[in-house]
Amino acid sequence: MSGLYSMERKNFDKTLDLKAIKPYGDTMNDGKVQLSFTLPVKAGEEAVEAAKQLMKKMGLTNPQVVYWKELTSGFTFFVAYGECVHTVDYTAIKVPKVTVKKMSMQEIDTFIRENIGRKIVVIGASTGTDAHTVGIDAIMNMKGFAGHYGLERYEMFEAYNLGSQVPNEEFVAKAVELNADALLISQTVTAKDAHIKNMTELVELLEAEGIRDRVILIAGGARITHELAKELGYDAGFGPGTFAEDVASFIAHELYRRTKGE
Ligand code: B12
Repeated sequence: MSGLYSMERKNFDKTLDLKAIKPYGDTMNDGKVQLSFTLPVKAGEEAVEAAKQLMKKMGLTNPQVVYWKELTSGFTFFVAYGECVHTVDYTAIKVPKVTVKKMSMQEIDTFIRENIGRKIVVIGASTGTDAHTVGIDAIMNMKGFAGHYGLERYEMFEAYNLGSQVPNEEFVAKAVELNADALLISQTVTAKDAHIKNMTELVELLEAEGIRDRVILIAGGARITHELAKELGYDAGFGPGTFAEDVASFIAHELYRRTKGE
């Protein structure tokens, strides 16, 4: 048995071709994918067959539904596996991202003290109708997130967290009142492109107020990318896995670049 096992192991595909990568399940290039989805039909053999047919249309061979359950009358949820036939050329991928050197909290405070010479005023909020606060709190709150202190903990930041569901008009008024250097907005709800409308409205209000160029405008959230933020007229965008150091490093360098004209 062990002999057969080791023989089989030797025959496994071990080829890594970065020009044609596919999902890795148990072995290289097996293409194994797990997915879950809901179909608007009652549970049963027909529903399972429909799920399998759909998976084949998604480019998954050997589809297997391993779990299904009617969530509510007429809606069935599936957990399924399949093997992806498609590949991606990893070597051709270019993702726009913030490229600033990341510093620690202490290094950032020192950098600001030595190069800016005053505290940086930052205001943040989850704007529009968005009620999600955990993301902006992770970046701003004193206690921070996953062992990374938030901006309120930094000596050289004066940080104001306005909370959630802050209307853009109120946010801009606060930016003017506090003469803010950087504005941090968090957007979580992306259904019906709510974030795009809200982010665009904020840029328009800042332009109407004549302060767009005076502030560093940053957006963040689970579905925010640097590319999207730039497209919408922001200076930077940060997604999942961001810590205060990422955004603080960006703000410090960007303000230095603007004030020293570099
Ligand atoms: C907790 C939660 C809630 C809580 C929020 C409580 C609170 N005080 O925040 C409550 C129950 C109130 C809630 C309500 C709703 N929610 Co909700 N919620 C979630 C949940 C479970 C977790 C979100 C979260 O806290 N993530 C943890 C934080 C740390 O991650 P993060 O936000 O991505 O933040 C990180 C980065 O993105 C980045 N970041 C975030 N913001 C910023 C800002 C800046 C400036 C920077 C630099 C970085 C940055 O840094 C952070 C740390 O790394 C998600 C599902 C999920 N598992 O993600 C759904 C989810 C976000 N909610 C969802 C929905 C639909 C809603 C409701 C509309 C539901 C409803 N029908 O009523 C309402 C929204 C109401 C409203 N008006 O906004 C959907 C959003 C779908 C979409 N894409 O639009 C999700 C994805 C659930 C789902 N799968 O459907 N929700």
